[in-house]
Amino acid sequence: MSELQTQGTAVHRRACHLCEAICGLVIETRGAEIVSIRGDEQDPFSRGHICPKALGLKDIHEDPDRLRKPVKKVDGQWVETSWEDAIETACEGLFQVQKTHGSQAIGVYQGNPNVHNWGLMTHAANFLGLIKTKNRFSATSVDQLPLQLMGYWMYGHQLLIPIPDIDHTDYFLMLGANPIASNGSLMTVPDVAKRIKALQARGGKLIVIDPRRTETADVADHHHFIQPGTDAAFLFALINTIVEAKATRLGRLEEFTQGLQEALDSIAGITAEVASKVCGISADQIRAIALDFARAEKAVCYGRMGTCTQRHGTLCQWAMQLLNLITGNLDSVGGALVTQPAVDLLNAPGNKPGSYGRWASRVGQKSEVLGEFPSSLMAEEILTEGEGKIQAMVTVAGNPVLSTPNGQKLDQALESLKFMVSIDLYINETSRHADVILPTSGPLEHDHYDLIFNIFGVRNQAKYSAATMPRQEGLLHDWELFNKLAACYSAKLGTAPKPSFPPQMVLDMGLQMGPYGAQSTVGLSLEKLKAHPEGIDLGPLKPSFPARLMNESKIIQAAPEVVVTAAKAYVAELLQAVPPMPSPTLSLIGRRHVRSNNSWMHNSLRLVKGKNRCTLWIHPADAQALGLKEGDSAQVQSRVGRLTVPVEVTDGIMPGVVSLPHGWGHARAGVKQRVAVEHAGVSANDLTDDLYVDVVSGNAAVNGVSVTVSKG
Ligand SMILES: Nc1nc2c(c(=O)[nH]1)N[C@H]1C(S)=C(S)[C@@H](COP(=O)(O)OP(=O)(O)OC[C@H]3O[C@@H](n4cnc5c(=O)[nH]c(N)nc54)[C@H](O)[C@@H]3O)O[C@H]1N2
Ligand SMILES: Nc1nc2c(c(=O)[nH]1)N[C@H]1C(S)=C(S)[C@@H](COP(=O)(O)OP(=O)(O)OC[C@H]3O[C@@H](n4cnc5c(=O)[nH]c(N)nc54)[C@H](O)[C@@H]3O)O[C@H]1N2
Ligand code: SF4
Ligand SMILES: [Mo]
Repeated sequence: MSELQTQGTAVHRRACHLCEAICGLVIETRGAEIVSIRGDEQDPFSRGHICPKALGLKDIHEDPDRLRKPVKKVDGQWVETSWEDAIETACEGLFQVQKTHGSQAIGVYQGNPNVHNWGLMTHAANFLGLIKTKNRFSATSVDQLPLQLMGYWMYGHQLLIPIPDIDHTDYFLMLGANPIASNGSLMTVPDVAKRIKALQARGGKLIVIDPRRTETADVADHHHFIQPGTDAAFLFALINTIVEAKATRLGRLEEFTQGLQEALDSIAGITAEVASKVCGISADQIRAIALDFARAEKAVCYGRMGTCTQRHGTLCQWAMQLLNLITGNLDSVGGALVTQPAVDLLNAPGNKPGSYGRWASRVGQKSEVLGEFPSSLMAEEILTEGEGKIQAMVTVAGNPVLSTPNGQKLDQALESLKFMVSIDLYINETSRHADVILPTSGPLEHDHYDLIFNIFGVRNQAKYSAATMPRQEGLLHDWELFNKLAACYSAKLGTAPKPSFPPQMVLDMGLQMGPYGAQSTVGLSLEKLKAHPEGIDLGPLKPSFPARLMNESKIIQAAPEVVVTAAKAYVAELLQAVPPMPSPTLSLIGRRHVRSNNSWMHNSLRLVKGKNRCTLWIHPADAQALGLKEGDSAQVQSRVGRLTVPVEVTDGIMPGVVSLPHGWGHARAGVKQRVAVEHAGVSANDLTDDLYVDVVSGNAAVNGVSVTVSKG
């Protein structure tokens, strides 16, 4: 298990799996004790970077509140039970619902850690695939769904997403992302602060567009406030300015791009003046940004959560691709490039390039997207009577009560289910509704290879992490649990479970067959990775289009039909727009903090202690108008809910906008996490609205929600 053993202490190297940055860690242990966790200077990718959450790994490992045995509810009380009984109970409960009401009566939600835990990546489908339900939901549709759709529609695969080449660009235009706090998203970039400094040291510029002056805005060359939900208008104006100035240069992309004129025609008329009226950035500034972008030798436009989880998320992602494309920065060094990961999931057997509209949801007739339905639909599919109603749920490593819009409604919906199974480390706001909870081994107790986030790295790299700590007695790894569930459920269905291979074997095969594998001079294999626990650098991103395009035509599709239709509708709306009146409502957005991780890890005292971070940020002018002072309680109300929260008055937020972090609100009855309950906070998703979604994809628009605020 360890590489170095000295006087009872052992030193282990591993990748942190908690966020997308996959930082290299050096963990020192003595027996069963974790002595220290620090950044690995020898990791060629993260170069010693870590954040405070890495120490939270020790807390998760030792947490007395973490489940270490399966539990089931008996007369409303949790009782520990054997694995055999727990698996049988889970499968029998689901099977009865499937037998009586059909397979659509079972819903599945897969949360964010599914993509951070390779055992779940490789094995969850063995079991979940047996439940032949279309009612699949995941964190994707409260997150990056529009970006994946763009990969699918424009380049032929939902994972073929161009990544900003931060190490070589001269002009980085960043919208709705805060990598200094989030450590990067769909841009796996460990030490991002260092890379931004290097960009500036070589004369480059970082421009941040965000309704909040974020930690990233603080280190940027320029920051512009933008009215939430209006980035598409701003981006259309940038594109139109560049076209009008005849400053486009497609270069070699011209030969294999289709539909560009149609795309440009669909957004015509959105000038800097038109956009300025809605987005709040002056027309002169919009024009200056457009021309600076077009004239920079190497420029890249990138946008994350703020531009995905809003009303026009898909239009934003599309416009950013177009902007990079028309300025010659797509598939270009210093622009946006796709990766060449060591395990090429995009070409793996059985992978799914994408889909849209193959079927519709039962209640609202909403479109299927990438094999799922948007998570905003989950509650109504459970609550609305009729054939095909969801009667049972399986949640895997997720906490949708705190993470998806209108959490209160989902909370009620889950309580009304006939049966529910949760696979989770904790009894949290979601799993408390389950009939049986199946816990799995903690993060340090199993090995790891990042199958997903290496696809989004700012460099190509590979790293295998052996287990750091022995598995705690009686626990199964996620992949083992899924195999057992698959065996049990198959038996009930009267089918044979599919053959399954351990993750290590799948990885070794993937590495050897991959682009740096047996056929290449690098000769990557699991054995080779094991010999380099600090990780192996596989070089910078390189231009690879059209060869790497994954659609049949090998042509970039600049004008996906659904998107062009939506663009035209938005353009018509913008051209008609009367100048905004002073609005009686404020616009609610989210916020991430480096010491917090979505809806969990709040049971780590070292991460949550200190100043309360679950506060409502409000601009001094709005605070004054509402009679609110720093530290006052405010009542915040939206269409779906109301809550009370302390305010922080700061000019770090745009006038007319308020910000509340998500993932808090642990005071709900029955949550078994003592520290988290004590530092409960409130849930932003008790305010976000399940009907407020991205027009094209149905992605949750958790940013830009209309709220009223009053002293309370
Ligand atoms: N308002 C608002 N809402 C948001 C967001 C926002 O910005 N604003 N962000 C959205 C985003 S981007 C995301 S990704 C979602 C995330 O929301 P979710 O999908 O709900 O994911 P998490 O909050 O990370 O919940 C993680 C759960 O998985 C469990 N877990 C952790 N590791 C493991 C493991 O290895 N195995 C198992 N079995 N369980 C594990 C934890 O105990 C925890 O209960 O929230 C979304 N919701
Ligand atoms: N510390 C920490 N790190 C994390 C996470 C965490 O919870 N904590 N979560 C991880 C996950 S799951 C994800 S998906 C990533 C997210 O990574 P990021 O997207 O980099 O992080 P966010 O803080 O959500 O940044 C979104 C920004 O969008 C802004 N914004 C809101 N609405 C709008 C809008 O309409 N337009 C524009 N231009 N901006 C807007 C917000 O003010 C915010 O600064 O972070 C990951 N890393
Ligand atoms: S930045 Fe992310 S990957 Fe790096 S140590 Fe922090 S949580 Fe772990
Ligand atoms: Mo996310």
